[in-house]
Amino acid sequence: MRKPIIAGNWKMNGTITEATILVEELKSLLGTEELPCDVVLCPPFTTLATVLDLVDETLIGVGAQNMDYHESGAFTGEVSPAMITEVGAQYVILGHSERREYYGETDAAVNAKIKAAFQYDLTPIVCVGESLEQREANHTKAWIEGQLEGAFKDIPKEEAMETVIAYEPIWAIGTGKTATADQAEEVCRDIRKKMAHLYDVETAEAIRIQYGGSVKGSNAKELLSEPNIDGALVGGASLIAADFKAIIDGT
Ligand code: G2H
Repeated sequence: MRKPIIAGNWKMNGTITEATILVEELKSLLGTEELPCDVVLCPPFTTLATVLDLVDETLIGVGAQNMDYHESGAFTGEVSPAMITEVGAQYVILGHSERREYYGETDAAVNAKIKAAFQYDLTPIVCVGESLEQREANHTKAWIEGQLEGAFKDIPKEEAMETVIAYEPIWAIGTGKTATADQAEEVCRDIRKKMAHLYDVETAEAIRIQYGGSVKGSNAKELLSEPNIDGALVGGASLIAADFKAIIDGT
């Protein structure tokens, strides 16, 4: 059985003050009971250390939203895998559609970042997803298969099994338009089939696949009840403690 994983992608939101209020509120809502799923918070780099301190002694995990794949050097504005590991984070989101669209992140870069993540003991959350035009042209399956081929090139089976894949249809991100549970399940099922083809059934069955795109407390349960949806990557709703808790409760 795959353990569900709910990750909050805060994007470029949250000063140290705001992050502290949000995490304290979430902690008090979650209480000290065992969590029903893996819970991960992905704040901006500037609040990683603060959030890690705040969740110390809880079961909440922490991840970065991006990283460079180089070890170190003249890459102004970038953050290395070692820096993220040393601060104490356990996860890193890679290839988010906003990174691909605004910062030109390619499948080859995502591939290099996955390799770097594993070198530094970080679990990658690898995002894939189609645009509205691609969906309307019936290109969703081929497009996502191409993204997976690029991202997982030369990644060994043991690492692929540990990777989390987030299916995020671009047309559903921050738009309030959620994919229906059927639409999301269909693509997540295709992703699993493709991973079985790239590796084998054992690998595909081990990989956790999240859905992302306007997930909120009110739609999480239906999406998460689909057999191939093992969690959610949550943007806007992860900034509201009660909504994020409701999504966690939906697993
Ligand atoms: C998709 C998602 C989080 P939102 O980007 O990765 O954001 O839930 O705001 O659509």
